[in-house]
Amino acid sequence: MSDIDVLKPETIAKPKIEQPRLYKVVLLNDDYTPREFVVQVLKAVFRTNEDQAYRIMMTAHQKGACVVATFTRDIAESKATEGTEMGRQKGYPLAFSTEPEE
Ligand code: NFA
Repeated sequence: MSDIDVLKPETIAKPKIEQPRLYKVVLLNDDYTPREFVVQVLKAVFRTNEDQAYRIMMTAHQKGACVVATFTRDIAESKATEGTEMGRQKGYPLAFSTEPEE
């Protein structure tokens, strides 16, 4: 192969940047976890402010579920586990699930 060949368009690799798939963390409603505790968990795990946490909690309360935020898979799963575990430690059935976007 001559030196000039490496400069031909078909020999130059296109940089293929794949964006990682994002996963939604979903807050699920239940009949037992106190509203104020849900707000505390949302602030602690997802770093929301009080107002954002209250709106997310009330949306889940009224509609059955609410998307909290999206993350790469590992972060989404660890945050869902952390939030669910905080409820478990208090004896509440609080639950977060994850699902891929799109
Ligand atoms: N439904 C719960 C209550 O009335 C509050 C709640 C909201 C629980 C969102 C879980 C998720 N105490």
